[in-house]
Amino acid sequence: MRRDLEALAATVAQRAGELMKNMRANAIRDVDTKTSAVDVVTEADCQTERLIVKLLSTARPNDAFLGEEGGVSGNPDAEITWVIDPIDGTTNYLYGIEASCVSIAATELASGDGVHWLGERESVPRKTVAAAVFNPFTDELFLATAGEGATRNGEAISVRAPESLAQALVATGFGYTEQRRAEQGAVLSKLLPQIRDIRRIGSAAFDLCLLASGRIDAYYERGIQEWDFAAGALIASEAGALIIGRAGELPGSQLLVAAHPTIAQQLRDAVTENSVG
Ligand code: LIP
Repeated sequence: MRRDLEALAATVAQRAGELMKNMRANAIRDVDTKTSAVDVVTEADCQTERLIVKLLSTARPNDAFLGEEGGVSGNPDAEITWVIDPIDGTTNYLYGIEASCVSIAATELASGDGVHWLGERESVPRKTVAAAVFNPFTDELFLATAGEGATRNGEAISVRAPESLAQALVATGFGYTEQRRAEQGAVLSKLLPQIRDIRRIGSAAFDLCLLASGRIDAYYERGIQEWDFAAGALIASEAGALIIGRAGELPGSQLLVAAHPTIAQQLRDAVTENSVG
């Protein structure tokens, strides 16, 4: 069944990606904001999510859905909940930077193997069992099924092993509120001398897929939502990354660190020892 979920996610992500790409010229003329003046949402975000939910619910009417724009919908007793970010990297989408992705994750309540994570909205851990992240601007489709590896455009992918944290190219992101950004900037200023360099690409889903395909060495971020990371975290994990949170906590909205196992804990410790709260 899980391979079927991946295949469905792939088909829907590609349909949605083509829609958001084709809508861009008009969508960026009428932009709303959410949690702050720089947290933008476009009509393309909303229409793309509606298309994703329509296609998934037509194929699997007994499932549930959690989308960045539409919230919770579908069967409250569903075994599978689809966690959806219709455009991850909305600011990039607004500016025409080609790092915006459709992110679709088939998730279930966490049990047994796999990467268990905790979203901001739930007290019950979940895990992703199948995932698709599609960047229609670079035509890159990243897929994974739990326990069966990860691919980019049909080719198997794996994380690279950096010699050390000091040699690691690390991606991160920042929240939309002034206080959170000040905290994140303080953490980064102490981390930067300890690593090769930082990349702020602007899409957690794409960051995690770049990690999975060996184009960065690590990713961390605090304050991202489950729709930002649910798909990319499985893809990175299936490509060999270790996905962890603060010591003794599950990865998720509090903190998500993804890296080759040789540097993941060291990066997490470097980030948390400089963190506030
Ligand atoms: C984005 C994340 C990114 C984070 C941005 C933003 P959005 O998601 O993918 O990692 O740093 O602040 O939250 O808002 O473009 O869907």
